Amino acid sequence: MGRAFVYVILGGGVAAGYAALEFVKKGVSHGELCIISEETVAPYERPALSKGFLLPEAPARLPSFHCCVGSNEERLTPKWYKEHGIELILGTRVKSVDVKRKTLLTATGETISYRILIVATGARALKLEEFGVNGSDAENVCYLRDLSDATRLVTVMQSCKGGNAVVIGGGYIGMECAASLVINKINVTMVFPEAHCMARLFTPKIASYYEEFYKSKGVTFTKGTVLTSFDINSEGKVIAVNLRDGSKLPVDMVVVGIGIRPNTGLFEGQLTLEKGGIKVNGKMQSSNASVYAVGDVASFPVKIFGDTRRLEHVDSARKSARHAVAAIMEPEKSSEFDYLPFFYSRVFTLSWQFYGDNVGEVVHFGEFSGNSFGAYWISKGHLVGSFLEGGTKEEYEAIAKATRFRPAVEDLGEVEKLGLEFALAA
Ligand code: FAD
Ligand code: NAD
Ligand code: ISD
Repeated sequence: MGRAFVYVILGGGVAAGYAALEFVKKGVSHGELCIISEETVAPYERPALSKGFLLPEAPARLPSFHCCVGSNEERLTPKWYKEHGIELILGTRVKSVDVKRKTLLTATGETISYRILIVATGARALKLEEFGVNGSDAENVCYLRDLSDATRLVTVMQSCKGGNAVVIGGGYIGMECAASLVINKINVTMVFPEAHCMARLFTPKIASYYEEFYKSKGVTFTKGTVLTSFDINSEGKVIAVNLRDGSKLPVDMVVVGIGIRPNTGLFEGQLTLEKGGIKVNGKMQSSNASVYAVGDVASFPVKIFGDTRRLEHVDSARKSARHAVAAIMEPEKSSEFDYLPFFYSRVFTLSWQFYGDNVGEVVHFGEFSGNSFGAYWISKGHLVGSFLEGGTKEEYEAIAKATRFRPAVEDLGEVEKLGLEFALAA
């Protein structure tokens, strides 16, 4: 017989940390809750890994960025979990789950049973091998998903000062790591297949602003092509990157950020999946009433847009986790999750926020030659999405509020003229 808990959180990332805090706020009793995580440290704010953790001077290190400092709340150190009677089962991979029997089997052979399970397994980084390129295990090829990846990235970066890095991928990891590499005095070339960076979100005009800024910091862009192979020396180090366009880039290190795959494998054939994630209702409850899913692994109803989405961002992980726990602990009080998608990034001295959906027609506003500008997305006559670079706290709050309110828009030219005033007045 193994251990038994009332509540088990499977996964020890951002969502797990915020769920634990919510459990305590809602009065969970000592011994009722455990968190099982493959990682060897208590839940932490993953966004720090591509920003503060990579700084050459005074880098962020644990315990400073344990959850929930990212929301200006209590910092949950291992001592905090102990004091609140929450069992942290770290360095432990769950290798199978039986949702009918309500049991989990760990890689160490222990069976753990639960009454309610919260799945917070997040996602894994896609490997180059999944795109037909070998070499992910080379000494100087880095991915970035967890603390051990970040620690390795720092070591590789420190051995490459003044050298050349190729960053594969023009998404969040690519953009944030490229900036961090430059700050560490490494020459960066970014390689990605799209026509511009952050293709999932940015318009060409927005992307052009960031690309020009990166170029001013010495970054080179090689767009519209992909990596086909590495040249690897006898010591197992990549010395050059070969691209489909025929070019060869000599390198000292490579960083790969080519997307993620949600960790749903334990539940295939047991729970309903949708859009790559575990399908949940407005209480974050899956097709099995005893199993909830939160964070990157959950596909949940986005009420404001009337569809189901799986989001890969920290705000959604934090809020979906809190919502699930509230629904579990106070079912009579709990309403349907009503989430406004929110994404952000910080690179160099730049900082942007986006709320809502990037569909429909786009109106850009502000000074693209200066340091504050933005865009609105208008669909079916209503504002559905807002982007702002270089805003103040009040301005970001205004675009969030306006997007949530979804005001009618009749004249796109008028919105363009009003710019930020449009959101401030909505
Ligand atoms: P995770 O935080 O990934 O946690 C999943 C946990 O589950 C991990 O601890 C993992 O080890 C564990 N696990 C998985 N499978 C098992 C298993 N079988 N057994 C045991 N444990 C298991 N988002 C933003 O909005 N803004 C940002 O600036 C930002 N920066 C980021 C920077 C980096 C480097 C990364 C990687 C992501 C960033 N994100 C950012 C995304 C954000 O961090 C994620 O959306 C968030 O971490 C998702 O939380 P989660 O708890 O669902 O998953
Ligand atoms: P992403 O989806 O943001 O970007 C993936 C990028 O990979 C694409 O933009 C594309 O340029 C590139 N790509 C795809 N296939 C390729 C190929 N064969 N060769 C070369 N490039 C290819 O994913 P990511 O940047 O890897 O980020 C991973 C996860 O981390 C995401 O969930 C992201 O949301 C999260 N994250 C978020 C933030 C933030 O919100 N600020 C920061 C860091 C990471
Ligand atoms: O860079 C970040 C970020 O965006 C977070 O949420 O780090 C975390 C915490 O702020 C860490 O302090």
